[in-house]
Parts: sequence; structure tokens; C-alpha cells
Amino acid sequence: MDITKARERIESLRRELETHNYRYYVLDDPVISDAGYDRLMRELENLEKQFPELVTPYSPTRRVGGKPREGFATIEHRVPMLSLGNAFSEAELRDFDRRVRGALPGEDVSYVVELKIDGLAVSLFYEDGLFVRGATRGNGEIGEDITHNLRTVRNIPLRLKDAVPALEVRGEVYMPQAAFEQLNRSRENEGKPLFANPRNAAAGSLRQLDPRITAARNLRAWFYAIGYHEGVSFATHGESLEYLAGLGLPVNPYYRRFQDIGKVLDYCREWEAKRFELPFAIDGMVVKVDSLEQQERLGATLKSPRWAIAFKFSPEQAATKVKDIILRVGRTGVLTPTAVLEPVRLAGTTVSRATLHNEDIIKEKDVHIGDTVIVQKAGEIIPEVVAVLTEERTGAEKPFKMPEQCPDCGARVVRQEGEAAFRCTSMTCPARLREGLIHFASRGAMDIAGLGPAVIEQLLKAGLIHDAADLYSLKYEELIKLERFGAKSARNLLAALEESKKASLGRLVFALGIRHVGERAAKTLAGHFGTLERIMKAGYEELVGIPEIGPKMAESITTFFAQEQNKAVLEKLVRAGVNTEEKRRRETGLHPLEGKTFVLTGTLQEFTRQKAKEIIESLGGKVSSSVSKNTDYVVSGENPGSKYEKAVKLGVPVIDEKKFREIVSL
Ligand code: 3BD
Repeated sequence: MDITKARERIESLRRELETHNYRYYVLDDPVISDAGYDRLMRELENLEKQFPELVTPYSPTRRVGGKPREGFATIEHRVPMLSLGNAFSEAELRDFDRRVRGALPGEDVSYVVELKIDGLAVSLFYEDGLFVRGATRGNGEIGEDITHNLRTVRNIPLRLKDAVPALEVRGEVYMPQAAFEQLNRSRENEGKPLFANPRNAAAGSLRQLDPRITAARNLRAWFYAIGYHEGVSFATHGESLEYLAGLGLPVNPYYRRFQDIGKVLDYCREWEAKRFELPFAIDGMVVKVDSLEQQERLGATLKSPRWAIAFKFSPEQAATKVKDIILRVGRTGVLTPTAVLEPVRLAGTTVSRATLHNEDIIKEKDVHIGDTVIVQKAGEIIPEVVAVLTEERTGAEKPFKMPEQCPDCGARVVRQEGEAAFRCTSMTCPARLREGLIHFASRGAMDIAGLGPAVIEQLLKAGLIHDAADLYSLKYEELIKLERFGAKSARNLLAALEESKKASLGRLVFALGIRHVGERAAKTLAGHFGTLERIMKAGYEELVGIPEIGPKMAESITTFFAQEQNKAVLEKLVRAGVNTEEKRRRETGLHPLEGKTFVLTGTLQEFTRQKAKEIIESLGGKVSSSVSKNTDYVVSGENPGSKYEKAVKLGVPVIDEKKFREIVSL
């Protein structure tokens, strides 16, 4: 084929693929089979390989581009992205209507009401109809450049249906409910921490430095506003939405126009009732004055427009029956009562467990087995019981009684004075062992990738491990015999175990799961004593003499190391080659961050917070959890919290990850 023919064919294939993409991902109405689509894509890929000079970034073959990035650049929004005021009740929505009409005396007012997508606000820039840049909302003025990740969102067109000279569109990127559930299922299998909700999952996915990961996350977007624009104009918000849809951008079809606030409210309530029928999460409705000219006259306060408001839905609750109350034994032996529920739909997922925290709370809420209760999801992965519907009682309900024996091993259960918790007293309780191993492998501890609860359960069942040290004598031949284990996962697990031997002494001490010894205390012990051997030999008096180590902790540490069983496991760990020494600080003896206090906020790309903390502390600096005027630096990652705002308010320097790397000279 000559280049002219190739150019024509390539262009026609691209148009065709764009149309199929649009039909599939935007209209949800495909007209081609997957195989047919793949055939077109392969033909285009082959032609682009033969004629690399004809490749453009806007080709459907180029969504997932190149190598992982170094970090995110910042982008200043040409038109600031405002916030939205909230209405939490009918009265507050009516107040909004009164304010609007009060400012526009004698005029007709229409509202457009939209679903409020529970995702992440983004801004996309198109030049001559081509997607050139995209950013997070950030603080509304400045966001982060996430172009490479937005390109992987399948319903975002790389090329609009019209070559508008300049257009900035705003919308929400979200993770559909089904994709969220699937992602968490596979994360659970891999022993990775779960995302609490689709919003966090979408945020985590957009923050990836490697667009291939984002591409695998199945994100989608809806657009609802225009920012900077040239060469187009509209009279109403409704018109601008139609315009966006006409360009091939996904616009949620459930927006409606009303004049009467009562009708607006009815429409809000209608969606509040059927929100979980949607394949994605919404957390309210957005009400906007339709006329752009009226919007202009209404203007904005410091942060949010006076012409729009978010009507927020109330927290998600459901009524269901408590079939049973079971006890889960944690790694420290604490028995946590959990309600087994008649499965019920809540916030888009089916819920069959709710935590009851401890016996006191069961008594306080007066939960009986057989009761009908209200359960609620509030950011947590596990829902909780809010209240009992006592009017539903029949008399057949049974009060719950803490057992005297551990449900897993039968050992005696005790409640220590001043504590709400009951504990299993056996050191060899299988449930404690399992939970202890999960902790040992977890992130802040030995951080063993691929060793999650499911795999640990498998290894225990197969009798391959009896304590943490046994992990280090696992054999390839043993692993590949296990269900769902292939050559690759077996090799990866062994490599992760090998890698974990290098973990710092602080991590190892934390991983042991000594009661009351958290990450910080473990690090203090490691820093103070320098070797595991010295920690093991330390007496009570010496321990309480260390700042940050209280009597309770000191007692628990000596008890732990006095137990023969623990000593035996530690010896095995040492023999396996696990690091038991604290790395000496840089030999120069210089502690360049001596006296400097850091606060970390948001999610960092290259480091876990844990790692960043270790680095700062190894250089003599301190990490604090709250910002004050004594803070020297706030290191801000993606989605910074209120600490960021506080730092700005106090004038404390806020640095990004790149700057942080410079300071610690990595
Ligand atoms: C939605 C502002 C205006 C253009 C300002 C009226 C605050 C997140 O579905 N319209 C929507 C949605 C969000 C919106 C506007 N319309 N602003 C809208 C929105 N249908 N979620 N938001 N945002 C977007 C925000 N995000 C993070 C932190 C603070 N504010």
C-alpha cells in the first residue's frame, strides 16, 4: 500500500473506531461485535506500524501511552473551578430558592437539576477538537496534570465531533459500582488494602503514575460544565449540556428543567429513592439556575456560585434482621462481636455483616439476636448497627451473652479491668495465629506483597506454616500445588518474602504484633536499642525509662519476650536471615533535618507515608500529625486533606513530592 492510500484507510479506520467507541461507551448502544471491533483495531495497528509517520496521539490505538511518569506537573485552571454550597434538607433547598428569587425580583427562574456524581472533579482541555490536556480540580485554582490517565478513560473522546478552537469541559470521573466491587474482590485476594468506596477507588486510579494501571481500572466520566471557551456561546445551562453531548462527550441524560422549587424537590427525592438502581454512585443532586445571564447577575461568593447548590442525600441506612451474633478473634486475642444479617442492599452493595464493636455497645444499643435493626454505612467498609427497631420485637429475640470460652480454640476468655474488650487467653489460638500472620505480612509491617488473608488461610490449611518464621522456608514446589497458585504467583511470593528480610528493625518489631506496640513505638525501640537482641534483653525499668514507652507497653514487651514460644519463633526468624539490626544513620553523623518538623497530607506517589516517615526520621527530622506554626514543611500529595488548608492559612511552606525528594536528596 502506498502512503496516500494508507493515510486514507487509516483515517477511515479511526473514524469508524471512534464511532464504535462512542456508541459503546457513551450511548451504551453498540452496533458491532467485539470481534469486529478488534479486527478494525488490529488493522489500524498494523498500518500504523508500517507507516509510523502517520501516527498521532489522537489515534484510538494510543489511549494507553508510554512509560510510567515521574510525578505530576501542576496546571493552573484558566477559569477557576468553584465549589458548591450544600443543602442538607428541604428547608435549606427552599432557602436557596428564596435567595435566588430575591436577587432576581419579578423574573421567571428555571432550574436544571442533575445527578450529583460521586467521583472526582476534573477539567479537560480540547484544542481544535483534540484532547490536549486534563487536570484534577485540585484546590480549584491549581490542579495536577493527569492527561495520560484521562486518555485511558474509555468514554472520554480523544477527538470531538467538531474542531472547536478552544474548549475546557468539566466533569466527574467515577468508577462504576460493578468495576469497584470487582477491583476490591481482586485486591482482597492479593492481600491489598480495600478501597472504602468507588470514589476513593477512582481517586486512587487517577493518581497512578503508570497509565496502564489506570486503564485497567474501568473508569468513566460524565461532563456537566464548560470552563474556558472560544468561538461558541449559549443562553442556558441546558443548551451547553446539549452542546457537549453533541460533541460526543458523555453527558448524563437524567438532567431535567423545572420552574417550581417543589418540583425540583420532588425530582431530588425521586432519585434519592432509586439511587441504588444506578450502576454508579451519586451522593445528591445539583440544582442550577438555567439562564446563563441570570447566573452572571447572581455571581458567586468567595468560593461558590450563588446560582447553584448541591442537595445532599442523607447517609445510607437500611433495616434488616440480626440472624446471629458471632465473634471474630483478632491478633491480640480480642473477641469482636459481629452481627450476621439477613442480606440487605445498602449503598449499592449487599451487606450481610455489621460490626458491633464490643459487649458494652451491644448492651447500650440493646441488640438481641433476632432483632430488626438499622444498619448504616459511613465511609467504613464494614457497616455498623445504628439502632434497634424495638417496636418490631416479637418476644422471640434472644439477648447476647459473651461466651466464657474462645469460639476458635475453646480457651478461657477474660475481660481485663478498665477494658471493654474480652480476650482469648490462649497463645496458640488458631484465629490469633491467622490474624497475627495477616498483621506480620501487612503494609506497615513486613509488607509482603501477595501474602493476603486468603493466601495465609490457604497456607495454614495446607499445614505449610505454623508461625511467621515458617513463611521463610516455603518451597516453590509446595506453593504451586496450592489452588489458584501458578508458577508466576509462586515465584512472586518467594521473591516478596526474600525482599521482606531486608525490612528495617522497626518494621520487624511492629510485625511481631506485641500488644500496645504500634509502628511508632516499634521504631523508637529499634532506634534506641539498635538490635533485636538488645530489645529482647531489655528489662522493664530500662524500657519505661525511654520517652514514649509507658508502663503498659513496657510490661507487654517484657511479657512478650519472656514467652518461650515467641523466643523460638524469633530464633527461627534470625536463622532465616531476617534483618535484626537498625541501619546506622549516615556515617557523616550529620542529621540534615535535625529540628525540622514535617507533616504529611494526601497520597504520595513514590512513597507510602510510612516510607516517607522513615526517610525523614533517618535524617533526624520529625513527623507530626497536625499542622501548627512550628511545622517546617507540609508535604502534600494527591487529595490533600484539611492540613493543606491549615498550612496555607498559617503560611507554612507546602511542598510537593518532587520538592520533598530534593530536600531529602533522593
Ligand atoms: C457532580 C464543584 C458548578 C459548575 C460549580 C455549578 C465542587 C466538585 O455531578 N457543577 C455536577 C457535579 C459537580 C457541578 C458545579 N455539577 N460544580 C459539580 C460541581 N453535576 N458531582 N462541583 N466540586 C464539582 C468539588 N470537588 C472537590 C472539592 C471541592 N469541590
